[in-house]
Amino acid sequence: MTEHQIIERLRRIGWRDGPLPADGLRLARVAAQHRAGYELHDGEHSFGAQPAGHFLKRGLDPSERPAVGDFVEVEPGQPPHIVRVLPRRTVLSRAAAGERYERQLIAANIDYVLVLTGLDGDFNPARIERYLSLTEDSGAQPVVLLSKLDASADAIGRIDALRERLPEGTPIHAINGKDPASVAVLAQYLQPGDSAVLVGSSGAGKSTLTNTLLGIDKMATGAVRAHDSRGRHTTTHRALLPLPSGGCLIDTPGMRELKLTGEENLDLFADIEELAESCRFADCGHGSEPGCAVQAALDSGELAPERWRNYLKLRDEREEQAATLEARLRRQRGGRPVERPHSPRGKRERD
Ligand SMILES: Nc1nc2c(ncn2[C@@H]2O[C@H](COP(=O)(O)OP(=O)(O)OP(=O)(O)O)[C@@H](O)[C@H]2O)c(=O)[nH]1
Ligand SMILES: [Mg+2]
Ligand SMILES: [Zn+2]
Repeated sequence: MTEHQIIERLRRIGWRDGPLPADGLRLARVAAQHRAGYELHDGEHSFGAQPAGHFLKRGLDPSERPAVGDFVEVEPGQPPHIVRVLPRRTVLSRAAAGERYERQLIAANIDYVLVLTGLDGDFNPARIERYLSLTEDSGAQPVVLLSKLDASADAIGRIDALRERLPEGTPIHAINGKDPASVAVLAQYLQPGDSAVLVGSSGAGKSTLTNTLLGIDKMATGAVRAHDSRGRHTTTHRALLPLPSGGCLIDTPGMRELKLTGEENLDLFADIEELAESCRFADCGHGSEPGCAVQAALDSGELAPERWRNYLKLRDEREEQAATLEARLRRQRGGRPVERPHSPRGKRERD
């Protein structure tokens, strides 16, 4: 096979450019990860592979192991072995649930994060903001997708409310995930060389949309509970799929918990942070302080109370996670944990 043919083939799995591996090694992309090993795709076929021994060493940062979406170098054999993970272009991750700070990789080398929410009982703007905050740290562009347009009584009202709430310029598309004509608008994110990951709660319709884009019912889908529109965690593994449009799509299981990593910017709430900067006191608690710009905006209706509450929640979570992350990094460097400087108690007037 000529180099041109190899590159044409690799483009089908989202390869952009870069040096090809040395003779004797193959380039492939991680399509799925199972208990028993990895499933890779080379643009033409999928095949099983095992990680080389150095990936299994104890104490290795889990984020250094191959993950779905990674481009990897493979040594042929029975079975083939992944010997190297190529540097990642972008990474979508979250913090693992639980006490210990750990980053969990959701997908690597993706261009778009498709945040999918149903327009039925699943609809929850605060959750969409949480997803959008997580994508800020990824390097990928977020796109908000609202499914079940065909099955919602108040679709227009919900879409309008969301447009009003999210920063201007955030792409939002309302779709019927079962209808190819309705999802055609997503072609702009799924061109050859593009990679997108679908995220959203169980039952939102990620696998349904994946099947429509694929043109075949490859992924299993499951009905949602009637009383609260929640799914039953039908998809259990992330799966990367080359699409007929030439792009690549990663379907994921619905996530129960979505903790921030501590490295988000919360650009989504830049207007609120700016507002808070104009309070009379530099350390205004935005309660009953005189000259509080936030209270004034809440009173005038310019700032919606739910959006303000969600901002506070995400901000506090980010701070807490950032502190845990910092402490962990310090421990890794072998230094003793240092107390965080506390802010002065008294109110300071701005100068
Ligand atoms: N009417 C309608 N039903 C949809 C749409 N999208 C998904 N559904 C239905 O919603 C249910 C859940 O869809 P799935 O595709 O299994 O949801 P999922 O997001 O993959 O869920 P998990 O795999 O559990 O995370 C199924 O019964 C789908 O038929 C849509 O746009 N319109
Ligand atoms: Mg699914
Ligand atoms: Zn204030």
